[in-house]
Amino acid sequence: MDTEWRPTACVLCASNCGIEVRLDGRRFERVRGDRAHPSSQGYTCEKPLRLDHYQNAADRLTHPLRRRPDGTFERITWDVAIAEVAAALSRVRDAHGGETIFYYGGGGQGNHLGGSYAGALMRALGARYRSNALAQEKTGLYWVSDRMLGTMVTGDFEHCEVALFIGKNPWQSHGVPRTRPTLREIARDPRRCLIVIDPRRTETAELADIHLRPRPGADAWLLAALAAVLVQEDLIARDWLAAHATGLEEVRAALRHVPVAGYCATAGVPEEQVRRAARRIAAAAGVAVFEDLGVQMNRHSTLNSYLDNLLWLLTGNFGRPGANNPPILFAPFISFSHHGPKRDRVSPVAGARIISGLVPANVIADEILTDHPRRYRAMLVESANPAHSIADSPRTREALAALDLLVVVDVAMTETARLAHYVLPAPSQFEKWEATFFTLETPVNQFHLRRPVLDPPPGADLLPEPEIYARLCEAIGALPEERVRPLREAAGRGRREFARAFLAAVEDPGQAAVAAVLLYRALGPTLPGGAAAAASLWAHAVRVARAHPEAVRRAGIDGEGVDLGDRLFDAILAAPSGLVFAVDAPGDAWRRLGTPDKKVHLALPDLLEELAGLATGPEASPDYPFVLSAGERRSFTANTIIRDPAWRRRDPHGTLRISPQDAEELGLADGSRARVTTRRGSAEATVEITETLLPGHISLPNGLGLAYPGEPGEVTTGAAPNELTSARDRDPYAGTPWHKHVPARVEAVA
Ligand SMILES: Nc1nc2c(c(=O)[nH]1)N[C@H]1C(S)=C(S)[C@@H](COP(=O)(O)OP(=O)(O)OC[C@H]3O[C@@H](n4cnc5c(=O)[nH]c(N)nc54)[C@H](O)[C@@H]3O)O[C@H]1N2
Ligand SMILES: Nc1nc2c(c(=O)[nH]1)N[C@H]1C(S)=C(S)[C@@H](COP(=O)(O)OP(=O)(O)OC[C@H]3O[C@@H](n4cnc5c(=O)[nH]c(N)nc54)[C@H](O)[C@@H]3O)O[C@H]1N2
Ligand code: SF4
Ligand SMILES: [Mo]
Repeated sequence: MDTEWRPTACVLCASNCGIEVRLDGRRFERVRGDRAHPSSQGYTCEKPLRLDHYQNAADRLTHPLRRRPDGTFERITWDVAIAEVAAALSRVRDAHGGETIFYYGGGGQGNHLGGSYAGALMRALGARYRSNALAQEKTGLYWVSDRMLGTMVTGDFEHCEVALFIGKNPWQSHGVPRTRPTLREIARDPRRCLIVIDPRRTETAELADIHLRPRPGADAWLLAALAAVLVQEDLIARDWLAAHATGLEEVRAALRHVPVAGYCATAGVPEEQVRRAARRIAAAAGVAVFEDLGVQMNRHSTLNSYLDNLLWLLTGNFGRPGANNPPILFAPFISFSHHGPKRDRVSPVAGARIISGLVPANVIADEILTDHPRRYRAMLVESANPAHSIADSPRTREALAALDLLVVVDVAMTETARLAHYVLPAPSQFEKWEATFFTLETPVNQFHLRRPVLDPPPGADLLPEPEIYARLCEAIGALPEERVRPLREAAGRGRREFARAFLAAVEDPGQAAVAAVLLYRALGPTLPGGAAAAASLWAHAVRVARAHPEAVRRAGIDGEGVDLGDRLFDAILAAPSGLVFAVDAPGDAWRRLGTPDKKVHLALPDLLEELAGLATGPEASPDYPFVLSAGERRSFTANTIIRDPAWRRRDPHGTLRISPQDAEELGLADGSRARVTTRRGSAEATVEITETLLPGHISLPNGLGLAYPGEPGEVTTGAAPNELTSARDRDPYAGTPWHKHVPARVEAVA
C-alpha cells in the first residue's frame, strides 16, 4: 500500500472539489478533501469516497473498437482506428459537406481539457454545428442574460445577505463552493435569509427562512408575482436603474398590471409569503441567485429565466459584492453572441435557434432523421452519453443508428458507445492531465490543472483525447509537419521565441483553426512532467492576461502582456492543487458587461409579450394526472459518470417518490413496485412514500437505467428517465426540454 496522498479533484459535479487520493495498487484506498484547493478548501460531500467505482469500473474500455455488421465489436489497433475514422470523416465531408458532421459533448462535469482539442478537428473538417448538455438546461438563461447583459453571472453566496435558489437543490446538486457549510452559515445567521422556490420540500428548503412552494410548473406565475410586487410596492432600485439600465418603463408597464393575488393563487403560494419574500429581496444589501433545472427544464423555462433576472436587476443586484457578477472564464466553454454577428443562427434542418453556439439537444434526432440535404450524417460524441441523456431515448437511438458514421470517445461502454461504428478509448480522468473549465467563481476565481494519479490499466491501449484529435488532424492533412516544425523549434529556444512565432502563425485563419493541436504538438513536448495535454491552456492564459491583466496581477502573478500570460501558465503547471488566477475589484463587473452601450437591457419585447399572455392556469389531463420530475439529483446520483450500481450506498435502484396521499389512493406501500406511464413510454420503479412531495407530484432520479456487467449477465438498474420523455415537450425559444414536467400516470404493480 502507498502512503502518498495525491492531489486531484472530484469529477462528479461542476463544483470539482479538490481531493487527495491514496492508492492500494490500482484501487482508491482512501479519498479525502484537499485543504490546499483554493475553492473547496478541504470540503467534499459523500460521493467522492466512491470514485473507485468510476476509476476501476468493470466496463472500462481498454482497446479501440470497430463495430462488425452483426453489431458486435472487434478490437483494432490505434493505427487502423485513426486511419479509418479519418477516412470515414473525410468521405462524409466530401460527399455531403463538412457541416453535416456534428459534434456532441466536449466534457462532462470534470473534464474539459480533451474537448478543447476537438474543436480543431471539427473546424479542419468544416463542421459548423455542435451541442452538449448545456443545450438541455442553460441555453434559455444564456439567451436572456446575453441580451440583457451580454454576459453570464454567478451569485456571490459567500457574501450575500439573501440567497435565492429557484428550482435548485444545492444541498444535493452543489454548484456553490463548499455548498453545505455555506448554506448552513446563511441559514444560521439571523441577518441573512435563505429563500427557496421548489414544489418539493428539499434538504435545502428544510434550511430555508422562506420556502415558496409553487405547484409544479407554476413558477412563471410566482416569479411574475414577485417581480410585480417590486414594481407595485415601489421597491425597485430607482437611482441605480436610472444610471445603469434601459427599458425600465416597458417592464414597469408590463408588471404594473399583473394581478398579484390571482397569480399567487394560480401558483398555489400564499400572497402574504410572496410579498414578504419580495420585500426581503428589495431590502437586502446583496442578493445572490441560482436558478437551475427545476425551472430551466420546465414549462416557460426561458420566461422563468427572464423573470428571475428581472428580480435581481430591478433591485440593483449586479456589480456589487454579495450579488451577481460576471466571472472570468479561464477557458470559455460557451460563447455569448447576441450583440455580435452570429446572433441569428439556426440549425440547418429544424431551423431551431442556436444559442451560445449550441443546437438544442431536443432537435438533434430531427436534424438526423429528416430527409433533407443538410441533415447530419456523421457524429463525434465525446464525454457524453446522449443515447441516455437526451429526451426520448428510443428516437435518439433510432437517429444515432441512422448515421453514416458515429464515433464515440469515452472511458466506458455506454449506451451511446454501443451504437457507434468506432469506439475510441481514453484514459480515465485520474490517469491523465485534466481540468474543468467551470471556473465560475467571483470575486476570487480559481483554476485547477490536475495531474495523473496513476497509470492506465496494464495491457490497456488508450490514448488521451488531445492525442486522438492531433492524430486525426494529421491523418486528414490538417496538421502538416512543415507547419508544426518551426513552432516546435521556436519552443525549443524558449517561451518568448515560441510566443512570437505562434502568435504570428495564428494570424493565418487556417492555422488559427487548429491552434489547440498546434500548441499540443509544438509546445506540448517542452512542458515539464509530461504535461503536453496542458498546451492548449497556454493560449487561454495569454488571452485572460491580456483581457484582465489587473485581475490576474491581484492574484499574485507579475508581468505585462504575453509575459503575464506566460507566467500565469507556468503558475498553473506548478500548482497541483489548483490556484487563484483572478481576483476582482469593485467595478470589474461593469467592464465585463457585454452590451454595446454598457447598460443593463431590461426590456425583452418577445418575453414581455409572453408574460402578457400568461392568463390561463396550468392544465391537467385526466389520462396523465401526475407531474413527473424525470431526473432528480440525489445523494447517490452523478449523471452517468459512475455506471456501477454498487457505488450507491443508499437508494440502490432509484425510487419513485410519491406523496402519502397519492400512495394511499393508489394502494401503494413503501417499497412496493409501481408503473409510471407517460405519453412516450413506461417504466417500473420501487415506491418511496415521502411527505416532501406535494400530491400530484412524483419524481424519479437521474442517471439510472444503465446496463452494467453482473452475474450471470448484464444487469440494468433503475428506470432510465428519457424512456419517458418526449423531445417535442420543449421551450419555444431555447428548445430546452421539460424533463421536470412530464405528464404521467401511476399504477401499482402486482
Ligand atoms: N448528486 C448529484 N449532483 C449533481 C448531479 C447529479 O447527477 N447528482 N448533476 C449535476 C448537474 S449536470 C446539474 S445540471 C445540476 C442540477 O442541479 P439541480 O437543478 O439542483 O437538480 P434537480 O434535482 O434536477 O432539480 C432541482 C429541483 O427542481 C425542483 N423542481 C421540480 N419541479 C419544479 C418546478 O416546477 N418548479 C421549481 N421551482 N422547482 C422544481 C426539484 O424538486 C428539485 O429539487 O446538478 C449537478 N449536481
Ligand atoms: N430526463 C432527464 N434527462 C437529463 C437530465 C434530467 O434531469 N432529466 N439532466 C440533463 C443534464 S443537466 C445533463 S448535464 C446531462 C448529462 O448527460 P451527458 O451530457 O450525456 O453526460 P454524462 O451522463 O455526464 O456522461 C458523461 C460521459 O463521459 C464519460 N467520461 C468520463 N470520464 C471521461 C473521460 O475522461 N474522457 C471521455 N472521453 N469520457 C469520459 C462517461 O463514461 C460518460 O459516458 O443529462 C441531461 N439529461
Ligand atoms: S460531487 Fe460535487 S460537491 Fe461532492 S465532492 Fe464531488 S465535486 Fe464536490
Ligand atoms: Mo447538467
